[in-house]
Amino acid sequence: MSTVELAARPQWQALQRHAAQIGHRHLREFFADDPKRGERFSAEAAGLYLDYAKQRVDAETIGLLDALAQACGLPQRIAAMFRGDAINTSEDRPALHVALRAPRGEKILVRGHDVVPDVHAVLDRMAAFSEGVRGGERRGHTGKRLRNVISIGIGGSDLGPVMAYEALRAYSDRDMTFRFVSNVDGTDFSEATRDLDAAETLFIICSKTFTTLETLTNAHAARRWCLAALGDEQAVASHFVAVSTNADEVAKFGIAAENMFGFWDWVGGRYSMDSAIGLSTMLAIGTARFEEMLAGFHAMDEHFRSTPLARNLPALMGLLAVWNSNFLGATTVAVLPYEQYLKRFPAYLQQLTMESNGKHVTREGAPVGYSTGPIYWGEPGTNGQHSFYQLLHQGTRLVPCDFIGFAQTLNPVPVHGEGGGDQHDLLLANLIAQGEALAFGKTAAQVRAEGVAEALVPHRTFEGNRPSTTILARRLTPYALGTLVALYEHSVFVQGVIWDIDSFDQWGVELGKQLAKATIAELTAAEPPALHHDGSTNELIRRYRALRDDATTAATTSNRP
Ligand code: G6Q
Repeated sequence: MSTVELAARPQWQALQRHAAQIGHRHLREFFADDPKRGERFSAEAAGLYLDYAKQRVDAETIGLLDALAQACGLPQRIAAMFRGDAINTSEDRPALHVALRAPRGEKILVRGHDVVPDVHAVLDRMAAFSEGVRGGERRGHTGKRLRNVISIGIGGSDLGPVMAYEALRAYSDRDMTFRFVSNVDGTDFSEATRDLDAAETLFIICSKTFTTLETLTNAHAARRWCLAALGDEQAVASHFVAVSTNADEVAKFGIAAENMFGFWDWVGGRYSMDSAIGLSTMLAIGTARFEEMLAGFHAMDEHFRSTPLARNLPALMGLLAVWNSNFLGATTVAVLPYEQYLKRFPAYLQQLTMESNGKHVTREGAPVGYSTGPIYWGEPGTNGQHSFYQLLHQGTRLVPCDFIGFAQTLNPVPVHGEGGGDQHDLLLANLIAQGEALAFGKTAAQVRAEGVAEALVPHRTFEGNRPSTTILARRLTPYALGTLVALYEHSVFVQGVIWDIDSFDQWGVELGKQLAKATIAELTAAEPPALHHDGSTNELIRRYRALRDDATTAATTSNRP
């Protein structure tokens, strides 16, 4: 299907006409028309309640989106993904993250080979290793217990593990320290290691390719740091493990096969937090809880695979994202978890969504004639309320919001004095009130009725009609985290199917990996090299070299000339 065909589809055009009719209708009217709207425009699965009643849609919108999804072959594409077809067309491979959480005994064939036993063989090795470290049987080179875990990786080999560790910190072994090093900026490595005892530190080198510049550079720094303290090459075997698909490069680095945990080319980096890339998560929370997380992922997979689109959470979320971007003109989505433990969730989602759907051509390579992946961003509530929410409420842009909250806190803190209750009630009151305020706003008449001076009325008026979705669950558990991540993974896929793009490649990331390699030689050459870039790039290279080598600035911590 080409671009022209998507825009030419009768279902797409029907949505355009529909948007022209209802696009400017106010949420106040939608709610006034239908007292049962809250129940009608909500769905529930695997412990997640999805309220999309505050989206600017009516029953006809959902019907038309469903029709578009059918016309784009969404049910068939879902089946193809679960079957292990090579749906990542530009790299000619399956995108089979669902196999990572398939229970033992299920059968998923990739090129005729059942991958489920392979997945469980790796999980079993991870479990044996993790329990060995956590239980103190597997120790460091000097016999000390391994209390510190540093996971080195970047992008998909980092953002998921960091997010999961932060999200599940309440379940982690508090006698252990977990840190993550991703940036090639030496500060990242130095700050992560400065107060640690190498004899108690385990490094996990996470890299699918084991050729990524940042990760390999940091891995070598870790090796030197470890050997400088322990003084024996043999220490590498007790202090380094690798997670990769590239056994040859892992061996070249000096990590033996028994200390390598594998995964497969059909696992995309940003879809890998539940593969061996999640070894740090398992070390932190233990095998049983890691399995609970996988069960959560799997529950959402099954829901996605088997539920009609109109009640299917990932399908609804994906189709609403298409509606907001392509028919209401929104260019971003704010992700607002009212849960401190999810503080890295927006950063994780940025990669998942934008690396997947930031594409400009269809699967066949034709330019798209419509906007694709919106910009995802966000911060935990309530903090954001004291900063960027101003723009959400009164700015000129339409920013659909995803609110995420849990009914039970993992850290009850009673509120002192009047009203009582728990701080968690305050947190959730804010979440609920924000969605309401965004939707309904405050009219000039309401502002006047409060006795506000006429000159201030425009400033204090809120037009409302700003759409949001709220995801509510009982409690943040490993299982709930699995359901939430799978919800977004599949919602991204749904969007990609409608836009007819390959959500599983990342050629833009590959470009970055090549560019720096060419420039580094010019920065490190002993003599100033002949430069053949554009005038700006040439000058930046010259300036960098001059400033770096300027002894007067190097000698002072001040940035003054
Ligand atoms: C993810 C991307 C990218 C990748 C990193 C690290 O989907 O492909 O973010 O994860 O570039 O790659 P390696 O795991 O190969 O080091």
